[in-house]
Amino acid sequence: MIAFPKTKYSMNRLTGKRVLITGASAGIGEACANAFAESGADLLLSARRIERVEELATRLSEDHGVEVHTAKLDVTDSPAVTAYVEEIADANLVPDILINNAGKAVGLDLLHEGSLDDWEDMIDTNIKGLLYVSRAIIPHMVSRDSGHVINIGSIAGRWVYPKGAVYNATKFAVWALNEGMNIDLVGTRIRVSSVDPGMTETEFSEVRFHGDKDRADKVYEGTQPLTGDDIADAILYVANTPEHVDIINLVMMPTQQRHAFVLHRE
Ligand code: 8X3
Repeated sequence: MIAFPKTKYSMNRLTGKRVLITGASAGIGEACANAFAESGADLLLSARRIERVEELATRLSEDHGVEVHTAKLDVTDSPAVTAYVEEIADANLVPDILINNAGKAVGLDLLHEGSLDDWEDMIDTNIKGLLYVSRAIIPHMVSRDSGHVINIGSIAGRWVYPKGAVYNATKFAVWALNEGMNIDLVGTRIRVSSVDPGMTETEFSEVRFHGDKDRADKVYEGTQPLTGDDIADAILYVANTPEHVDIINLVMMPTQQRHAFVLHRE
Protein backbone atom coordinates (compact mmCIF):
# COMPACT_ATOMS: atom_id res chain seq x y z
CA MET A 1 0.00 0.00 0.00
CA ILE A 2 1.25 3.49 -0.86
CA ALA A 3 1.35 5.85 2.12
CA PHE A 4 0.26 9.34 1.20
CA PRO A 5 2.78 12.02 2.18
CA LYS A 6 1.76 14.26 5.09
CA THR A 7 0.95 17.57 3.47
CA LYS A 8 -0.48 20.72 5.01
CA TYR A 9 -3.84 19.47 3.72
CA SER A 10 -3.75 16.27 5.77
CA MET A 11 -2.18 17.70 8.91
CA ASN A 12 -3.75 16.53 12.18
CA ARG A 13 -4.12 19.49 14.54
CA LEU A 14 -6.32 17.59 16.98
CA THR A 15 -3.91 15.23 18.72
CA GLY A 16 -3.63 16.19 22.38
CA LYS A 17 -6.57 18.62 22.20
CA ARG A 18 -9.35 18.21 24.77
CA VAL A 19 -12.90 18.00 23.43
CA LEU A 20 -16.09 18.25 25.46
CA ILE A 21 -19.12 16.62 23.82
CA THR A 22 -22.63 16.90 25.25
CA GLY A 23 -25.18 14.23 24.38
CA ALA A 24 -22.34 11.79 23.79
CA SER A 25 -24.29 8.58 24.46
CA ALA A 26 -25.60 8.07 20.91
CA GLY A 27 -25.96 9.43 17.40
CA ILE A 28 -23.84 12.39 16.30
CA GLY A 29 -22.32 12.79 19.79
CA GLU A 30 -21.13 9.19 19.94
CA ALA A 31 -19.83 9.40 16.36
CA CYS A 32 -17.87 12.55 17.30
CA ALA A 33 -16.39 10.76 20.31
CA ASN A 34 -15.17 7.98 18.01
CA ALA A 35 -13.80 10.38 15.40
CA PHE A 36 -11.96 12.68 17.82
CA ALA A 37 -10.50 9.74 19.79
CA GLU A 38 -9.22 8.26 16.54
CA SER A 39 -7.53 11.61 15.88
CA GLY A 40 -5.78 11.42 19.24
CA ALA A 41 -7.91 13.95 21.11
CA ASP A 42 -8.73 13.58 24.81
CA LEU A 43 -12.40 13.63 25.66
CA LEU A 44 -14.92 14.87 28.18
CA LEU A 45 -18.08 12.92 27.43
CA SER A 46 -21.38 13.77 29.04
CA ALA A 47 -24.97 12.59 28.70
CA ARG A 48 -27.93 11.63 30.81
CA ARG A 49 -27.37 7.94 29.97
CA ILE A 50 -24.12 7.50 31.90
CA GLU A 51 -23.79 3.70 31.41
CA ARG A 52 -23.61 4.10 27.63
CA VAL A 53 -21.07 6.88 27.93
CA GLU A 54 -18.92 4.86 30.33
CA GLU A 55 -18.88 1.87 27.95
CA LEU A 56 -17.91 4.16 25.10
CA ALA A 57 -15.18 5.78 27.21
CA THR A 58 -13.64 2.43 28.16
CA ARG A 59 -13.57 1.31 24.54
CA LEU A 60 -12.09 4.58 23.25
CA SER A 61 -9.35 4.82 25.84
CA GLU A 62 -8.38 1.17 25.21
CA ASP A 63 -8.46 1.47 21.42
CA HIS A 64 -6.81 4.87 21.04
CA GLY A 65 -4.90 5.48 24.28
CA VAL A 66 -6.64 8.80 24.84
CA GLU A 67 -7.80 10.23 28.17
CA VAL A 68 -11.58 10.10 28.54
CA HIS A 69 -13.58 11.60 31.40
CA THR A 70 -17.27 10.93 31.73
CA ALA A 71 -20.10 12.68 33.52
CA LYS A 72 -23.80 12.11 33.96
CA LEU A 73 -25.14 15.46 32.89
CA ASP A 74 -28.53 16.81 31.91
CA VAL A 75 -27.80 20.09 30.09
CA THR A 76 -31.23 21.44 31.07
CA ASP A 77 -30.18 21.41 34.73
CA SER A 78 -28.43 24.76 35.05
CA PRO A 79 -26.95 24.25 38.57
CA ALA A 80 -25.64 20.81 37.49
CA VAL A 81 -24.01 22.34 34.41
CA THR A 82 -22.35 25.07 36.52
CA ALA A 83 -21.11 22.51 39.05
CA TYR A 84 -19.77 20.22 36.32
CA VAL A 85 -17.84 23.01 34.62
CA GLU A 86 -16.40 24.19 37.96
CA GLU A 87 -15.28 20.62 38.59
CA ILE A 88 -13.51 20.28 35.25
CA ALA A 89 -11.95 23.75 35.60
CA ASP A 90 -10.63 22.85 39.08
CA ALA A 91 -9.15 19.66 37.62
CA ASN A 92 -7.45 21.63 34.82
CA LEU A 93 -9.59 19.96 32.21
CA VAL A 94 -11.04 22.99 30.43
CA PRO A 95 -11.71 21.83 26.86
CA ASP A 96 -10.07 23.28 23.76
CA ILE A 97 -13.18 22.37 21.78
CA LEU A 98 -16.78 22.39 22.99
CA ILE A 99 -19.29 20.48 20.87
CA ASN A 100 -22.79 21.62 21.79
CA ASN A 101 -24.47 18.49 20.49
CA ALA A 102 -27.22 17.63 22.99
CA GLY A 103 -30.49 18.31 21.22
CA LYS A 104 -33.71 16.74 20.10
CA ALA A 105 -36.99 17.02 18.22
CA VAL A 106 -40.02 15.89 20.20
CA GLY A 107 -43.35 15.59 18.42
CA LEU A 108 -44.44 16.64 14.94
CA ASP A 109 -47.70 18.51 15.31
CA LEU A 110 -49.65 21.46 14.02
CA LEU A 111 -48.72 24.41 16.19
CA HIS A 112 -52.23 24.80 17.58
CA GLU A 113 -52.31 21.13 18.57
CA GLY A 114 -48.76 20.82 19.93
CA SER A 115 -47.89 19.39 23.33
CA LEU A 116 -46.58 21.91 25.85
CA ASP A 117 -44.42 19.18 27.42
CA ASP A 118 -42.76 18.51 24.05
CA TRP A 119 -42.17 22.22 23.57
CA GLU A 120 -40.62 22.65 27.01
CA ASP A 121 -38.38 19.64 26.39
CA MET A 122 -37.06 20.99 23.06
CA ILE A 123 -36.69 24.59 24.24
CA ASP A 124 -34.98 23.50 27.47
CA THR A 125 -32.52 21.21 25.72
CA ASN A 126 -31.84 22.86 22.36
CA ILE A 127 -31.78 26.49 23.47
CA LYS A 128 -31.40 26.76 27.23
CA GLY A 129 -29.11 23.72 27.59
CA LEU A 130 -26.82 25.02 24.84
CA LEU A 131 -26.77 28.42 26.57
CA TYR A 132 -26.03 27.00 30.04
CA VAL A 133 -23.07 24.97 28.78
CA SER A 134 -21.74 27.82 26.62
CA ARG A 135 -22.12 30.38 29.42
CA ALA A 136 -20.16 28.15 31.78
CA ILE A 137 -17.36 27.12 29.39
CA ILE A 138 -16.70 30.18 27.22
CA PRO A 139 -15.37 32.42 30.05
CA HIS A 140 -12.59 29.86 30.59
CA MET A 141 -11.81 29.99 26.88
CA VAL A 142 -11.80 33.79 27.01
CA SER A 143 -9.32 33.86 29.89
CA ARG A 144 -7.01 31.51 27.93
CA ASP A 145 -7.77 33.35 24.68
CA SER A 146 -8.17 30.08 22.86
CA GLY A 147 -10.90 27.61 22.08
CA HIS A 148 -13.48 26.52 19.56
CA VAL A 149 -17.22 26.17 20.09
CA ILE A 150 -19.02 23.96 17.59
CA ASN A 151 -22.80 24.15 17.71
CA ILE A 152 -24.91 21.45 16.12
CA GLY A 153 -27.62 23.26 14.21
CA SER A 154 -29.87 21.85 11.50
CA ILE A 155 -31.41 22.69 8.16
CA ALA A 156 -34.49 23.01 10.40
CA GLY A 157 -32.83 26.29 11.41
CA ARG A 158 -33.02 27.62 7.83
CA TRP A 159 -36.44 26.48 6.65
CA VAL A 160 -39.62 26.01 8.64
CA TYR A 161 -41.55 22.90 7.66
CA PRO A 162 -45.15 21.89 8.43
CA LYS A 163 -45.71 20.69 12.00
CA GLY A 164 -42.10 21.45 12.91
CA ALA A 165 -42.44 25.08 14.03
CA VAL A 166 -41.22 24.74 17.60
CA TYR A 167 -38.31 22.46 16.71
CA ASN A 168 -37.58 24.85 13.82
CA ALA A 169 -37.68 27.79 16.24
CA THR A 170 -35.14 26.11 18.52
CA LYS A 171 -32.78 25.52 15.60
CA PHE A 172 -33.31 29.09 14.31
CA ALA A 173 -32.23 30.04 17.83
CA VAL A 174 -29.07 27.93 17.48
CA TRP A 175 -28.37 29.77 14.23
CA ALA A 176 -28.79 33.13 16.03
CA LEU A 177 -26.74 32.09 19.05
CA ASN A 178 -23.96 30.82 16.79
CA GLU A 179 -23.89 34.18 15.03
CA GLY A 180 -24.12 36.06 18.35
CA MET A 181 -21.25 34.12 19.91
CA ASN A 182 -19.15 34.82 16.82
CA ILE A 183 -19.87 38.54 16.97
CA ASP A 184 -19.30 38.81 20.72
CA LEU A 185 -15.99 36.94 20.54
CA VAL A 186 -14.44 39.04 17.78
CA GLY A 187 -10.96 40.14 18.80
CA THR A 188 -10.36 36.89 20.66
CA ARG A 189 -8.84 33.76 19.17
CA ILE A 190 -11.95 31.74 20.04
CA ARG A 191 -13.70 30.34 17.01
CA VAL A 192 -17.42 29.55 16.78
CA SER A 193 -18.90 27.29 14.12
CA SER A 194 -22.15 25.55 13.44
CA VAL A 195 -22.58 22.31 11.56
CA ASP A 196 -26.12 22.10 10.20
CA PRO A 197 -27.21 18.70 8.94
CA GLY A 198 -30.24 17.72 6.92
CA MET A 199 -31.77 14.25 7.08
CA THR A 200 -29.59 12.11 9.34
CA GLU A 201 -30.44 8.62 10.57
CA THR A 202 -29.85 8.41 14.32
CA GLU A 203 -32.28 8.01 17.21
CA PHE A 204 -33.58 11.44 16.13
CA SER A 205 -36.85 10.25 14.56
CA GLU A 206 -37.53 7.65 17.23
CA VAL A 207 -37.26 10.39 19.85
CA ARG A 208 -39.39 12.72 17.72
CA PHE A 209 -42.12 10.06 17.50
CA HIS A 210 -41.96 9.15 21.20
CA GLY A 211 -40.36 5.73 20.57
CA ASP A 212 -42.49 4.67 17.56
CA LYS A 213 -39.76 2.82 15.61
CA ASP A 214 -41.96 1.92 12.60
CA ARG A 215 -42.91 5.53 12.08
CA ALA A 216 -39.27 6.56 12.54
CA ASP A 217 -38.05 4.02 9.96
CA LYS A 218 -40.53 5.39 7.38
CA VAL A 219 -38.77 8.77 7.49
CA TYR A 220 -35.69 7.22 5.87
CA GLU A 221 -37.47 4.78 3.51
CA GLY A 222 -36.22 4.77 -0.08
CA THR A 223 -33.54 7.35 0.51
CA GLN A 224 -29.98 7.37 1.78
CA PRO A 225 -29.75 9.67 4.80
CA LEU A 226 -26.58 11.01 6.37
CA THR A 227 -25.18 9.02 9.27
CA GLY A 228 -23.71 10.18 12.56
CA ASP A 229 -20.29 9.33 11.11
CA ASP A 230 -20.88 11.66 8.13
CA ILE A 231 -21.60 14.54 10.50
CA ALA A 232 -18.64 13.67 12.74
CA ASP A 233 -16.38 13.72 9.68
CA ALA A 234 -17.52 17.27 8.88
CA ILE A 235 -17.12 18.38 12.50
CA LEU A 236 -13.61 16.95 12.49
CA TYR A 237 -12.85 19.00 9.38
CA VAL A 238 -14.23 22.18 10.99
CA ALA A 239 -12.23 21.58 14.18
CA ASN A 240 -9.04 20.71 12.31
CA THR A 241 -8.79 23.92 10.27
CA PRO A 242 -5.86 26.23 11.16
CA GLU A 243 -6.45 28.64 14.04
CA HIS A 244 -6.91 31.68 11.77
CA VAL A 245 -9.81 29.99 9.95
CA ASP A 246 -13.36 30.19 11.34
CA ILE A 247 -16.02 28.21 9.50
CA ILE A 248 -19.18 30.01 10.57
CA ASN A 249 -21.78 27.58 9.21
CA LEU A 250 -21.41 24.28 7.43
CA VAL A 251 -24.69 23.10 5.91
CA MET A 252 -24.82 19.49 4.75
CA MET A 253 -27.50 17.23 3.32
CA PRO A 254 -27.65 13.78 1.78
CA THR A 255 -27.07 13.81 -1.98
CA GLN A 256 -30.70 12.75 -2.33
CA GLN A 257 -31.84 15.85 -0.41
CA ARG A 258 -31.25 19.44 -1.58
CA HIS A 259 -33.69 21.39 0.60
CA ALA A 260 -36.05 20.66 3.50
CA PHE A 261 -38.76 20.16 0.85
CA VAL A 262 -36.72 18.52 -1.91
CA LEU A 263 -35.92 14.87 -1.22
CA HIS A 264 -35.54 12.05 -3.70
CA ARG A 265 -36.92 8.63 -2.73
CA GLU A 266 -36.40 5.52 -4.87
C1 8X3 B 1 -32.69 17.32 11.54
C2 8X3 B 1 -33.01 17.68 10.15
O1 8X3 B 1 -34.83 18.37 8.49
O2 8X3 B 1 -35.28 16.45 9.91
O3 8X3 B 1 -32.54 18.41 12.38
O4 8X3 B 1 -35.33 18.65 10.80
S1 8X3 B 1 -34.69 17.80 9.86
